[in-house]
Parts: sequence; structure tokens; C-alpha cells
Amino acid sequence: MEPTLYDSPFSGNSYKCRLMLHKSGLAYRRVAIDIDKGESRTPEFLALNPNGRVPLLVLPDGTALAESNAILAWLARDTAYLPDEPIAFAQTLQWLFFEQYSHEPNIATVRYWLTHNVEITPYRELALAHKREQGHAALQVMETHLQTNAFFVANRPTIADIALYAYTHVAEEGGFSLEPYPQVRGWLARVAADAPHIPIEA
Ligand SMILES: N[C@@H](CCC(=O)N[C@@H](CS)C(=O)NCC(=O)O)C(=O)O
Repeated sequence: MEPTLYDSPFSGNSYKCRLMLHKSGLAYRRVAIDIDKGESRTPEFLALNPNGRVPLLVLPDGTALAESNAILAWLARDTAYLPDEPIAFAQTLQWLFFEQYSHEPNIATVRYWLTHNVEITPYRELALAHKREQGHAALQVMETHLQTNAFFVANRPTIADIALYAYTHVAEEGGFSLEPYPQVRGWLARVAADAPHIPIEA
């Protein structure tokens, strides 16, 4: 039996999992969830993931794994994409947590608001300015790291790169110009050149 990935085509968090699944060659079944129609909030889906979000990987024994970066870690276990040397392992986690705390809530959220006609309420208007500032701060952290590193950890592609690639390569859709970040742009090209690769979907 194959695992089932519940995902959304345009979601970067879902794309991370599809990209790692593609690299691993693991066969899987895919169920697309339309989050704009609330399909991740139905009683059936909430029974699988009470957090009401995709991606979700359901393993053949029924175990449901949520959180994109946890799914990446599971898929990458025992491969070079998840270093096992203790410091490199911890540095991989460092960048995965950075992605979820400092990067994704700013860059991904703004992209979603702007590309999915989300109403810009007064709250969101205020939040937008803050998220823009924080998103650029995250990109600058990446730029600085990449001035002396080809990849985020261990000088080779790992799930830290996959996690950060997902929303960085589409950051401009949220109005985050990558023009000021030449090292980030060079790294994006290196990650995309790491075969096998697949693009995000619209
Ligand atoms: N921290 C979670 C975030 C998951 C998340 O925010 N998923 C979004 C799509 S990218 C979602 O399912 N939104 C639908 C909803 O909240 O109803 C992860 O990394 O998987």
C-alpha cells in the first residue's frame, strides 16, 4: 500500500512534500484539497488532522503525519537530505524552525492574501506592513548565510533547502522582490538544478 498525500496545488507547504516525494521515488496517492472552499475544515478532514491544514501524509498503517517540515524529515530519513552528523542534524532543524517562524508566516501569508483575493481588512492592512518588513528580514538572514555557504547545511542540498525554497522561489508573487538578494537568487538556481526536480503548481 502507498501513503496518501492530502495537499493543495498552490500551497508551498504541500509543494515541499511533493518535491521530496519526487526525489525519494516513493509511490504515493494524492488527494487535492481545495482550501479556498474549506475542504480542510470538513469533519472528515478534521478527523484526520484536527489542525485543519494541508499537507497531511497518511501512512499505510493509518498514521497521519501533519506539518510539512515533519513530513520532510520522515521522507528524508536515512538519506543525504537529512544529515545524521549531530551538528548538521541540529542545523537542519534550526533552518526548518526558522522557515516556520520567521519566513513562512510572512512571505507565504502575504502571497496567499494577494493571489487569492483575500479581503484586506483593516487588521490585515496593518499586518501586511509588518509581514513585509519581517519577510524581508528573513530574506536578509538567508542572503547573509548564503554569502559563505552554497546550501543551508553541510554544503549540499538538504531538507532545509527544500523547506526554504518552497516559498522563496515564489516570493515575488507576494510582492517580495528578490532583486536585493543576489545570493538567494543564485541558491534558488542551485536548488532547482538538484535533480530530480519538479515545479510548484498553480
Ligand atoms: N505549519 C503548517 C502550515 C500548514 C498550512 O498553513 N496549510 C495551509 C495551506 S499552505 C492550509 O491548509 N490552510 C487551510 C486552512 O487553514 O483552512 C505546515 O508547515 O504544514
